Amino acid sequence: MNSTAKRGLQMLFVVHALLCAATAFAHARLESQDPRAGGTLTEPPHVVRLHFSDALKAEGSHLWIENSSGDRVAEADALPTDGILEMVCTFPMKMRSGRFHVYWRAASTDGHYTQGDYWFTIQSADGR
Ligand SMILES: [Cu+2]
Repeated sequence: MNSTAKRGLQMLFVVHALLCAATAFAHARLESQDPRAGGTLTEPPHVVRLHFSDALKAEGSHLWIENSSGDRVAEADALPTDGILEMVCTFPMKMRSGRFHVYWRAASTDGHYTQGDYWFTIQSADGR
């Protein structure tokens, strides 16, 4: 490869890095969640609610909840309107105790995807 081509390639890398840095903060980052990450509850939550930094696209935004055996116990899409900051999933009330893993995938309105997961624990007072 001659030096002009090499420099052209280097230039491309720099431009790419700059573009990525400029758009990074526009992705939908998870800002807060309820129940909180790593938290312990004494009774099942009514819903799991994820709040994002940026507007979500309904199509492609999704969350699901697994129990400690890895079985999917609930799931939900983002509300069927673009531009909403939250995803909400009804939690099955019969899940009285255990460790629950929340997985999410968010489509930002700018076309980028982010994803993540966290868990929380339910320890019912009735000991079940
Ligand atoms: Cu983005």
